Amino acid sequence: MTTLCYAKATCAIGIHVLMEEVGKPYDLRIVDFSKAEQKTPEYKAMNPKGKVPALIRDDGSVLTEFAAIASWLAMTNPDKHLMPTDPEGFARTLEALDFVVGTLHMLSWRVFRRPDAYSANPAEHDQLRARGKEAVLAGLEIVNEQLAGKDYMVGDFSIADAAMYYVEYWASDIAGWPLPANVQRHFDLMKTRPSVQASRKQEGVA
Ligand SMILES: N[C@@H](CCC(=O)N[C@@H](CS)C(=O)NCC(=O)O)C(=O)O
Repeated sequence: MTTLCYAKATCAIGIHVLMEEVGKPYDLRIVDFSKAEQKTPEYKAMNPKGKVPALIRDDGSVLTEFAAIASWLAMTNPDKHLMPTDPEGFARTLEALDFVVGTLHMLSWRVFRRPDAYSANPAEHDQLRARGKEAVLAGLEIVNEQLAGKDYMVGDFSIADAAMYYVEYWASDIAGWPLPANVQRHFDLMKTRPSVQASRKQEGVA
């Protein structure tokens, strides 16, 4: 059975949402970051990057990287319409997704939540956190403009929304930052989806 390698409060929750949208049976393999399980030789033998998400597929092959896993789930489940197939919709979805996984993710996780990845000097961590927060909030303002007059990031629900959800979860539920109005509206809409409710139950925030 397909297995999603998942850790609490990480970007893997976005893939969890997509697994629920797909609706096929799967296993969750919980990777405990507090025990650094992602860095064990056993985990790294499966995923040498030592990260989540990783998807172990039915044939045993492993797929990593949020964008790749999300695109693969969309393409192998066309009836779920998780990604537009017309060139413009396809490109706009990747554009929105990449801003989340390439920019907002790195700013929030590595700068705000993991300042030690940027400086070994603890005296600099508060400044890194403050700068990270500023940069994430500026990024959320960009998404806020993109969401003006729209329910979802690009037309209907897509893989870009599942990505945006995990950043909203970090910013709102974990960091407690106020979200810009359209982003808050998107976050609230996402929380009405059964897939997101399943994810929130798993996270213990249902
Ligand atoms: N580029 C990767 C990033 C994955 C990533 O950074 N995952 C974080 C959790 S949000 C992780 O596993 N961090 C573990 C660590 O750095 O030790 C992707 O898009 O999937």
